[in-house]
Amino acid sequence: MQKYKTTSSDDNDHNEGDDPDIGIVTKTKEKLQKPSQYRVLLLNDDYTPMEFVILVLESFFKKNRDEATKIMLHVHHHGVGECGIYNYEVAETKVTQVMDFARQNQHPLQCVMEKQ
Ligand code: TYC
Repeated sequence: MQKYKTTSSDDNDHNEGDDPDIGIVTKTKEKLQKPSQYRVLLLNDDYTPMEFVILVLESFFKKNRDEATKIMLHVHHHGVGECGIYNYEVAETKVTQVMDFARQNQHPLQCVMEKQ
């Protein structure tokens, strides 16, 4: 086994011989984790106007009118529907923007995020 001079401290430096600077070089494989993805969901209620939900989907989720109408009607009929999938920071920002906008306009619309 070849010995190498090393200065790093994370090489399991079990020294051999007298020279404290000579150790065995070991490679540590670091697995890179993909950032988790989060679904942003709209919940149905009986009071928020359909037109307001369409406006939310156009304004905050970049949907065109047809896509927005389809998602809004899905939520209206099934109780919950997906607006988009984002990393944690973006998903949290969207939820906050929608909840603030709904509250400013005195609608009970609820927007939540869930880890995929
Ligand atoms: N159910 C509402 C109504 O009949 C419309 C609505 C759709 C509300 C989707 C919220 O996320 C929602 N006016």
